[in-house]
Amino acid sequence: MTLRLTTAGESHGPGLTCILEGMPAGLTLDRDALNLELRRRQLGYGRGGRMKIEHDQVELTGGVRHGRTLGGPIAIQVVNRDYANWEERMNPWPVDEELPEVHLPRPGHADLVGTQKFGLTDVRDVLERASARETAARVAGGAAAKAFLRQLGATVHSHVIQIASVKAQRRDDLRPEDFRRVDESPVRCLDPTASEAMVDEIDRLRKANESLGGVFEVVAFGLVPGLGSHVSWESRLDGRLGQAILSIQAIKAVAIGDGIEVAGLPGSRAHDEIFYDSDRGYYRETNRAGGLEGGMTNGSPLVVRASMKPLPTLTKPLRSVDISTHEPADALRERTDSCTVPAAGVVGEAMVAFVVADAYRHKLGGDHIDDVRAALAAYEERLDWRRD
Ligand code: EPS
Repeated sequence: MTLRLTTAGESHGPGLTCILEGMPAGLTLDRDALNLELRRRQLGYGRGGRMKIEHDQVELTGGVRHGRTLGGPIAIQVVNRDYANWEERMNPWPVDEELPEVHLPRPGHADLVGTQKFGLTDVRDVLERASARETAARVAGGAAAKAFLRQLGATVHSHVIQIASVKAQRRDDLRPEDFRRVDESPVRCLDPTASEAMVDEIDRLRKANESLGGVFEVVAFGLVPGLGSHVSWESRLDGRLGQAILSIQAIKAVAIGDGIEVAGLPGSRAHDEIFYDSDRGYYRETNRAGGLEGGMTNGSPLVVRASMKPLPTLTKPLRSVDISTHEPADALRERTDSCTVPAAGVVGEAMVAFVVADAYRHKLGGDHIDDVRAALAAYEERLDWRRD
């Protein structure tokens, strides 16, 4: 059984759709829990005016009856409230009025190459789909994946560990309960001192017409050992996570655990020694591997870090070229966010939840959630695996 997530929709079009296919029947979906994930994605210091317009909410239009999945594709819709202001420009049907095209591609965005590849003359035909607004649909699907994982005793969290040059204090001892109040920080950072410095940095750079990137970390707890597989490149979980995380708009690098740091360490300090105790079973005292060995979960928390580049829409635009005249011109200047790393962390949670849920579907199969739970219990018993 494979889990598939597809999205459709443009940033200022009528709305976004997520189709999630491959979920078992009998899984309870809670409307408030799904909407909470969408609200979390809208958070974060450094967002622009658009987030004052949108109040993202899910609308289920397939695959669920009376709050329970039926086993068919689940269709989730999120309305774009801003469409009311774009009805002419983004109408799916022809409109009477002649509308001006956008001809000024932004460096770092899909704008130029998208128009070249698809044979388009209006940059808007590219940027509307390339926009990170699309991640609202992914988060809606990821929320359903999280509901599935909760049934299997797993949770997925995130926090921001760097914005521009400001870094949070490193934490290697995180537990699920440490994330309870992370959304109370305006930048979703667990280190209060760094959190304040990050806010100041956003203010300082925003005043200088800059945008800011950063790093977020996703941590998943309670994953059974053996998700993913060493036997083929496609089923290695690190590879699947890398693809999913790098597909998030503006993410340029991904690391599993200390994947970047260990390159510079001697082997004796790069791995996690194995211990056994009759109460705990196998365990490690460190987690440099970020919970993955040989492309499989090893029972330690799964740790994925992602680096985001500064957003390419700048209030003081970079140099570009007008694609209708080929004359030099400043890039498109649009309303934008100055920093979306806190929101990107929530999107990262959704993508990790999706990849891990897919790995559970492969491993355990099952048409009803009770089948999945029974298969997991049997597997855990065979492993003699105990949750911390
Ligand atoms: C985005 C530009 C901004 C963001 C948008 C992504 O939108 P607008 O052009 O309407 O001001 O707010 O993100 C969202 C709408 C969202 O929900 O995350 C872009 O160019 O990628």
